[in-house]
Amino acid sequence: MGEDMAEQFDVVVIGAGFGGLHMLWKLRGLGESAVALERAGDVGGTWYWNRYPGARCDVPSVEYSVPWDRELEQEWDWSERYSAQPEILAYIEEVARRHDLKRDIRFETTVTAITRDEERGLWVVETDTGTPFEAPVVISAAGCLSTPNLPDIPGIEDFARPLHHTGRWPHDPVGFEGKNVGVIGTGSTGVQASTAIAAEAGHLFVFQRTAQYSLPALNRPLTKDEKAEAKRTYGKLRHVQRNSFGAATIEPPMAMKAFAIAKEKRFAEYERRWNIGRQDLLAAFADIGTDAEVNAEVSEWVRGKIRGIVDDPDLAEKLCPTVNPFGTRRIIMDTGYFEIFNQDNVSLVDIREDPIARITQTGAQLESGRFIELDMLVIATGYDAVTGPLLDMNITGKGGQKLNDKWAHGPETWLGLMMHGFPNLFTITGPQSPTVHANVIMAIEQHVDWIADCLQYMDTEGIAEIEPRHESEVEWAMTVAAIGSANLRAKDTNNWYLGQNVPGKPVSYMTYQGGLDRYRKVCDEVAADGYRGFDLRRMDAAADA
Ligand code: NA7
Repeated sequence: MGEDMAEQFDVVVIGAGFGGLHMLWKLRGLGESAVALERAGDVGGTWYWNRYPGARCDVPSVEYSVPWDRELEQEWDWSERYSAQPEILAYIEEVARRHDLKRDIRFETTVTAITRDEERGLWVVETDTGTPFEAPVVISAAGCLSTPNLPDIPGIEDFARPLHHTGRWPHDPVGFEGKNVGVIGTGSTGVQASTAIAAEAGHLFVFQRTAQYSLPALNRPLTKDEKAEAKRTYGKLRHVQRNSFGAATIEPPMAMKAFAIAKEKRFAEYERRWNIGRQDLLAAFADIGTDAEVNAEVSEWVRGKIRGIVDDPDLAEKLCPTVNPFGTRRIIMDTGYFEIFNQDNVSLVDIREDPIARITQTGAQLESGRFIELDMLVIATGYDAVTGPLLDMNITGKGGQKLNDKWAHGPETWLGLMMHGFPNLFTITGPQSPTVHANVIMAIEQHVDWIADCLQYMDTEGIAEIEPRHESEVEWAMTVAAIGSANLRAKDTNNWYLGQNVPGKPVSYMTYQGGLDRYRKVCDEVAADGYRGFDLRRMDAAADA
């Protein structure tokens, strides 16, 4: 690749979802020349790709909005308590339009390699368009849930009828009327898609490997008064978000341990929180996530709710989650999911009991010999989460070290922001940061601000390179593991937070589970301490090195 062909920038940003757009906007304010490279044909990230029917955010719409445009907070009207994908995508479009961000984004441009040129102190970013980009700094905003996980079911490539992964849903309308539709997967995505498809399909077959906990979202249109109140109190909301565990308005746990109060009071609290229509049940008592006996009680209480919704008792039992403790996986928020199993056109296929032996050209052959003919397959099997998008980009750091080799046993970072051996490469909501444990837009804000402050510090101090020390990564790994191991999640067997959902992926604590509020303090202290744990190399020293 001729160097003369390369386009030069101060910063290359990867991705044009909420993270990439915020970073671009911030860099403009700093006077840095920046370009964002985006695989998709337009802005939106997750919300560009996930166009499947029923796609909806599990964070209330008012809270799931950018905190850096105070005018837009006042101008934008969210129509529902929880927004559906088209509305969020329209919102992101509006964010990009009003800040004229698209002029700095190259769409349909997939990054194929990112390589450190140590001699010139630059990252060389190669893409499938042929044009390389060069910049001393690269910031990945590639997202946490953007690399689809395709199931390794024998014969799946033989299916001769329409097959769609929910994370790569077609732009043209997909009709289900009169069709036999199979949905594989019952996570947040499968639950949303199945609920929507059940309203239209001739027959829906939900292929369930593991029953999961799902709470009613109680979604509904927002009233005029609620919208006005939200606009009036945005300042307060942002304060709460920036100073809470998950950047959320979820009610804090009761002050005492669960078993310190009478059973009927505990159950009344579970009932009250179930009826809020958010994930508040998980936070009813602080020890739900750490005490197996308390957790077992709430898990059984939720199973009781499922039994109360599903008419057929045998079917209800199959839908009752028993494999995992409540809340160790992301709690699903649904809009009538368990209710669809009372419809004649919906069947549950329990593939833990009777696994899919193979997919044929026309349907699913189960091990028992039962054959289910399908006109369409919807694959809702999730993502190679958190590390997948970074490992997909063929990143090579100093001394020819591949990120894939460095992370062969799981991610190694300092603060979930940077890696030893990969100077000036920042990750937004990357591994070992709070990422998906907080409202991601607010987690993005904290990272964007920290990175922007760091870049400004480097400019002011004449620093060319920042790189964490190896011992910093060891310290952070211990912190992340100590917090992670206290949660019952550590006992889970197939959890995407731990990398267990992708065959062959190393199992590790991929996320920081200590809360965005606590994490923010740690990151701020490190910066205030002159970027403790990092090597900072001045212009001349970096050139000598
Ligand atoms: P998830 O939560 O990872 O769920 C994936 C689902 O797919 C889950 O039910 C899996 O069952 C199932 N799955 C995965 N592989 C297979 C195979 N090979 N065969 C059958 N079933 C399989 O992904 P989602 O897209 O629903 O949600 C991801 C996040 O996006 C979500 O948490 C929100 O934050 C938004 P398993 O439980 O592994 O047995």
